[in-house]
Amino acid sequence: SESRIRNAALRSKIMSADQAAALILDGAHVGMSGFTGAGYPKAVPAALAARMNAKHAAGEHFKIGVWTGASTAPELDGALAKADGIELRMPYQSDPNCRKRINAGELDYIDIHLSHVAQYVWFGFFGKLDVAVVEVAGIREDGRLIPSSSVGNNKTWLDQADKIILEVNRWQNPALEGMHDIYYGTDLPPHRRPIPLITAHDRIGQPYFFCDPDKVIAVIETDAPDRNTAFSPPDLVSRAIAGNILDFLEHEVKKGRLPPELLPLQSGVGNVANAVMDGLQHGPFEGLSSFTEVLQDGMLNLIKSGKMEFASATALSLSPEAAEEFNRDVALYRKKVILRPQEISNHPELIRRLGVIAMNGLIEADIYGNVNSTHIRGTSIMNGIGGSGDFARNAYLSIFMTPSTAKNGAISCIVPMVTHVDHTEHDVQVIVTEQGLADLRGLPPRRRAQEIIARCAHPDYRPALEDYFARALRESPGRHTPHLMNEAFSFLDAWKAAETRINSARAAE
Ligand code: 0RQ
Repeated sequence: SESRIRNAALRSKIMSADQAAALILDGAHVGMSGFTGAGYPKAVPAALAARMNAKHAAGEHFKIGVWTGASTAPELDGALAKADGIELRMPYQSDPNCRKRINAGELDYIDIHLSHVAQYVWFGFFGKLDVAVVEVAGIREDGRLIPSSSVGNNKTWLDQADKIILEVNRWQNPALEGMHDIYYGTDLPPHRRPIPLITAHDRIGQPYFFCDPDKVIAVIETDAPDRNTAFSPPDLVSRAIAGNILDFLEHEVKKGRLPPELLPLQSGVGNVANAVMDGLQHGPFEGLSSFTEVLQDGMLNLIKSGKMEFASATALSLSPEAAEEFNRDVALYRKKVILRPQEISNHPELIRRLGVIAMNGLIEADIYGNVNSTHIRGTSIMNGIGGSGDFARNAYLSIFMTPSTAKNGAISCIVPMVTHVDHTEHDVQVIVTEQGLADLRGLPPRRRAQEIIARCAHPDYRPALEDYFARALRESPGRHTPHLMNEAFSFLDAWKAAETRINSARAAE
């Protein structure tokens, strides 16, 4: 294990996670590694949660700010939220315990575009970063760090924090060394220059993080796997959504609006996104590439089969089987995958230049194409906007996909007016459900509404939406985006009743 920590000065700072956690003080802003269950610290957060519980039991205040790359794992977000030890969380989470506290008003959460986080911290918008807790795959003799399975905001945390705690995880494959591309050319305005990345596979930085050894206050050795969520095989609805997207892409190639190998793909996380990748596996496209945040199983399969030539991301988020396969065939994947800091993987300049095809999930879309990706009924957070906004606004093609209904059909995901807006109508070009695909490019509002209702809404809800739209056409004071303002959210009550019925029927079973 000592071979993973090849720098003598840093080797002398090895200690236990409990000892390291004791160096984090009440009120600290802590930047932690971690992106969609990959590369998060495995030991310090649990030790910290135990310390918080002890302090709270003694009647003392102990809460910290937790800044990350994106979502982490139960051992981090879950443990700290359960201990009621988080004052403020940003920029993205998907943990049930964390979500519960946020929606109870007990934990402040700021939901930020993932590409914005690093620069907001450089600008000083969030105040000082006190401590970085970063997992790495190893430490080189010269003190530079070998990143692990995600890069996220680690470069920024290491640069900006006063103190650094490193977790060196020997579960991470040593062959990760060389896969990363850490770009150090970002400056503050007004001194910014173009980022010299022209294709998804360009290398513009170095494989390692710089790290000031004097700032390192602790080094912890761990040996624990990433969280690794398993995927269910695509269901019928996901397959239908994927099929509609593939037909559309083929049509765009025929029309000459996309090259035969398409353009670099971005795909969100989740089972629908994975089903699209699975569809591409059996589809006609060759020579694919991706410029995305997260590399999931589906994308790995595309690389293995030779359909995808190259993938750029900021994190590997693989099921246990795929992680095993990745570790086995790492020699192949090393040549085909680059992991970058999230301010680069999600950079608007690069997404626009490369002409990315963005595909993201949604909670509800309205008849004019505004999209809610984050809130249930306007007031409760689900996860967060993540990178969806970085990609949607700047993409060559911005696609949003969803089943047409949620909660066993009790809720329509197509609504008169979204209860929260993450992506405005201006950033949404295509909406897809298992029912069909609405191509909104070049359409004015009333035509968009007709397309979305006719092609995307579930037949159970289509008549009500048609009726709403028809009456809005007649009665709305303004005819540009016709609405019945007093009625736009009235669907919610009916759906709430239906959902309550379904839930109590289930509980009775
Ligand atoms: O909840 O599991 O409790 O039943 O929302 O919905 O259908 O499983 O879909 O996993 O693709 O998630 C938008 C949340 C979709 C996701 C969202 C309920 C539904 C279920 C999940 P249950 P599905 P997905 C790159 C891009 C923002 C971040 C992003 C997301 C749960 O895609 O977080 O795009 N996006 N990042 O039942 C009530 C509705 C609902 C609803 C769905 N209308 N009303 N509940 N649900 N629609 C990745 C990163 O940035 C890291």
